[in-house]
Amino acid sequence: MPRLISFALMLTLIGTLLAGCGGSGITQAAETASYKVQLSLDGASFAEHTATIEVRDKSGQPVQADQVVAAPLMESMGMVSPEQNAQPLGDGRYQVKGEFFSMLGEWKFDVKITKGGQEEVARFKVPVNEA
Ligand SMILES: [Cu+2]
Repeated sequence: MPRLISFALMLTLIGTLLAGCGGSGITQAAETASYKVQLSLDGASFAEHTATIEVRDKSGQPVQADQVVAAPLMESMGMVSPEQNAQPLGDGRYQVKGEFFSMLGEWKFDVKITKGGQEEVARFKVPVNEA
């Protein structure tokens, strides 16, 4: 577990370095009942961003889902952004581009994973600090 944490920290650091002046990238991990999910955003502003989602099972194997959907929302205001399908990149990775955020503040970023008719949702918290 400590190894996993340092790996996540390293990814966050790399993401921040790569993002440079374009706003800082975000990498977060979350778990659902069946999956370990990692979300990497190349920024959290009003601009178009790329979300890369990695889905693994609890033993660390890549998951080939039937559908992976990105659903950003600002829960406190009942605001939702359009849901978007992520495209599979292979090896349990999925990617989607969009203008996910339209307001400053605390957003949630739900990743809905469907496989074999079962949906599980991983929820991430994304602070949007710049327009
Ligand atoms: Cu709002």
